[in-house]
Amino acid sequence: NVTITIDNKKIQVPADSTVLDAARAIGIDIPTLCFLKDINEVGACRMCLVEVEGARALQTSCVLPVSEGMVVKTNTKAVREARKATLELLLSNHNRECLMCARNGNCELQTLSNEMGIKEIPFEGEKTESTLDLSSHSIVRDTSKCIVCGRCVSVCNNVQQVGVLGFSNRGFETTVGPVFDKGISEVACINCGQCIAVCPVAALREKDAIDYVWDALENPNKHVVVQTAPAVRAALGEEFGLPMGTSVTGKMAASLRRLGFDKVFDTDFAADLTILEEGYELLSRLKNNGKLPMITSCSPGWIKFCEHYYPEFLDNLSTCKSPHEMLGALIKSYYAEKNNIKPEDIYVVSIMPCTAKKFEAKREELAATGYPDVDAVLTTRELAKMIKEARIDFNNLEDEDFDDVLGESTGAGVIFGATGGVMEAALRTVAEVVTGKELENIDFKQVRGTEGIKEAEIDLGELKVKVAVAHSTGKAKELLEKVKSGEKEYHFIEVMGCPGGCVTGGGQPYISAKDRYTKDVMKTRAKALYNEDMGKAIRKSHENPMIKKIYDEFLEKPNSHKAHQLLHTHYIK
Ligand code: HC1
Repeated sequence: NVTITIDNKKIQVPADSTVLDAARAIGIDIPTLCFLKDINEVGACRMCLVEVEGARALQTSCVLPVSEGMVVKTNTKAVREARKATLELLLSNHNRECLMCARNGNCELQTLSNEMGIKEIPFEGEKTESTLDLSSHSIVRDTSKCIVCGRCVSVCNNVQQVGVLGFSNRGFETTVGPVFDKGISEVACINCGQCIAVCPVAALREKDAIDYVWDALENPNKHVVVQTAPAVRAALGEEFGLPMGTSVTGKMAASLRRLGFDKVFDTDFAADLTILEEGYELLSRLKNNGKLPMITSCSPGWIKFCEHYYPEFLDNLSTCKSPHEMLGALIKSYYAEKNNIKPEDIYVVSIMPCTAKKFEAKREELAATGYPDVDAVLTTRELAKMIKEARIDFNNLEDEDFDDVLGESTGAGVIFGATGGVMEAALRTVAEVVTGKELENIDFKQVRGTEGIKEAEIDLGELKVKVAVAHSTGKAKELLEKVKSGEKEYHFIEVMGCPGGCVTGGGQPYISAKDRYTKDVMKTRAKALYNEDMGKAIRKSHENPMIKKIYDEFLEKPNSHKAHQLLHTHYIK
């Protein structure tokens, strides 16, 4: 430990702290913009300036290590003026149409301007030429709002190891984006939206589909069916001021009915179905010398990463479509037939924590009935906007259930939304199918938690299954390299494209850098899902009575010809 003094308060802090850490530890909140804990610690924006006794100039506290006897002042006239000048300069080159902005109300730049009492922009002048890139189905890039903080560049390069975002030009002309200012759809972007999640402003945002959904809801000739991903229920409440980790499943179903959807189904049902399809696929690969390790295929960011960067592993991917695509295909076949509705008259909306699902839904191969399996994808944030626009009093809604058959799910389906959840759900089923015995303990804690790569060996009697779980494409890369070199061998791997899995997907409610500093978002949201799992009467996918029903009535058995037609796909090299 070292002893330092901040604003006349003497404190002891760990020797590896920064001045920013030390100040925050005693409740002094130095403002930041480019700083993002563990991701972007570069001291570029100079918002966190402080005075240090004996230093000639003001210092950037987010990268300044503490030292014994240091005396720091965070609130002097010089500090306030320097921070303000920096902010004013940023604002002078910023598109300030805040009232019409997608981030109105949760923009970190807006908040800071308010907190710092900005009253005017004294350096009104030239603006950097800007680009509005609408080429991607998932991500909009609008450089008129970019403040060049570099958070997106760090997350894309270092965490996801995709590396399609970078800095171009110098000084005032600096911009952030793909090389040569190419469109996002023209480079090997995986659409994960982690750049959006860390952007403090609306320079990166999702491609909004709200108006298409309003139009469908208004159209008397459309039967509009909605489904909700596992992770949405663990975060939607944050948009309405509920504490992080509050599960809002019942209110979410109720709000969707108030919005006018004709049927409210649950992607969790299809998660259970995926476990049957994927579980039997794994067993068949194990028995028939099929390609191993088999790798999960529900995360479209990960799929695109594999297609671009590891095509040699495409045959390892499970052929299962992702659950919401499976459900879309079933809605337009099984449900359509049962209810005598033409598939072309059905409009399927998926509420997803994910921006890559928007791209996925547009893939031509995902149209089992000749019509897209899913017509529109809304992020959790977009759903919240619709609920607010409809002026629904979300927090006071009575809980409601999903609609029958395609809304029935087990605890195994719910945990899909957290890293390790798909693996655990699969093990619950595969273990019982292989051994023919009921598991004594269905909590596979070895694959839970937020460690980047998790491994386990599961004893299934004669069969010992080696499994691994990776979350973020950066960690997937690390794992695949080990498999490639022969250093590691597995039978089954779960990969989720986003760090933390879907609970912290690119379409989830924004968490400011300040909140990320103090809260364990992945863990807190995941806990909501594990609690929901614990509270379910049925916690294994193969015991879901509606899954049994759909095989009996329609699909025959897992991996049947019909199941393949509707629920499986192929990948593009
Ligand atoms: Fe996911 Fe999935 S778990 S991919 O993370 O397999 O997005 O939540 O919906 O489809 O079920 C996301 C979440 C989601 C699919 C399921």
